[in-house]
Amino acid sequence: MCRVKTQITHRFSFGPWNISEGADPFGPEVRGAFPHEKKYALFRSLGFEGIQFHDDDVVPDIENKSPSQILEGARKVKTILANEGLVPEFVAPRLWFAGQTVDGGFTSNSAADRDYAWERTQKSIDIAKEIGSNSLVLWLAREGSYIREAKDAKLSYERILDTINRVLEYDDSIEVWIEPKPNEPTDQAYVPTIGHAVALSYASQAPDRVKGLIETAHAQLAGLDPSDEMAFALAHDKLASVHLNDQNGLKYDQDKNFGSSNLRAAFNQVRVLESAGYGSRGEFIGLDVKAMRTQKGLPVTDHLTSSLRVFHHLLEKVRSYDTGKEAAFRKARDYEGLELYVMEHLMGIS
Ligand code: GLO
Ligand code: MG
Repeated sequence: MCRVKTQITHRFSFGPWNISEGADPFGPEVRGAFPHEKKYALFRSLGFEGIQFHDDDVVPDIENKSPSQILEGARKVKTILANEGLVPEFVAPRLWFAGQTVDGGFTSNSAADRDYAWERTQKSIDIAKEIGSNSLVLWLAREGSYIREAKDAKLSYERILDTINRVLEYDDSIEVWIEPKPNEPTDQAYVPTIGHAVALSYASQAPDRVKGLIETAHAQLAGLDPSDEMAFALAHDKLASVHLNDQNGLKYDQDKNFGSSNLRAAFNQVRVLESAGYGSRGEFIGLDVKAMRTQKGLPVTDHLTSSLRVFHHLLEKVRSYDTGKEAAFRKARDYEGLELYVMEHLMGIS
């Protein structure tokens, strides 16, 4: 029997927010704004086919537009995408910016604010459908609390599940991709890990349409190993996408270049994805990386191409990794030997 595995041709994506002006909580923009509409033309030349969207990346000034203006705006973007040869990976409602989401959207104590969040979610689904994406990402930014007594946590979890079910009912083919993150901007978020997301999936009305998007840095902020988080989702066939990046210890969400702080952990993420055949159904390798504030230029894109390059180098390392040796070390329970082999392989010694 032929056991030669067909190699997956990977597709890559990022979001327009990944080309940014360098503002942080302590200082303003340090680079000029690169016009949003000019970003589309960059993707293919940088090696990316997919584009990740927030609702208002597709339709700017969404708050002041009528439903028909929103759809018209979405149609314009669909034409641009077709002309540039780009695929819209997902649309995410930006539920952390407006005054109505100061205390969260779906879990806000205010019924009016919860209504706002639901309206914005419906708009995002409409936009996704209009531009040709079937995926709604829920990064539950402010669905959490700053102090535990501020919200009823059990009720909040019920409200999140209720929202997921409403999305599934609103459109009978849309998929919900939950992007867990344990903190920031809240002190504690309600869906901190992929385990929480998978539980919500199984509890939902259509588990086949509720999946997860795992970001490296978010798993690390939860004190977890990103490759194990990915493995968990893959074991349940619930890994819809990834946001590869990196994080140097437990601090603010850094969105560093893939592999830049934890090369071995990055290798293991690529190894887990590759051995599960991730990408064979067209799933994207998404990046969510932030340029250093110190970087000059307009537009600044080296953080994207560097991360892509590191991914490709690590893919080579995964493909040349001797799984026979690994099996022998496992059989002998010689993990000291296995670890040295891994380290030397990564350093180009074996
Ligand atoms: C922030 C998140 C954010 C999401 C994006 C898509 O920590 O990683 O960048 O990925 O809003 O939902
Ligand atoms: Mg992300």
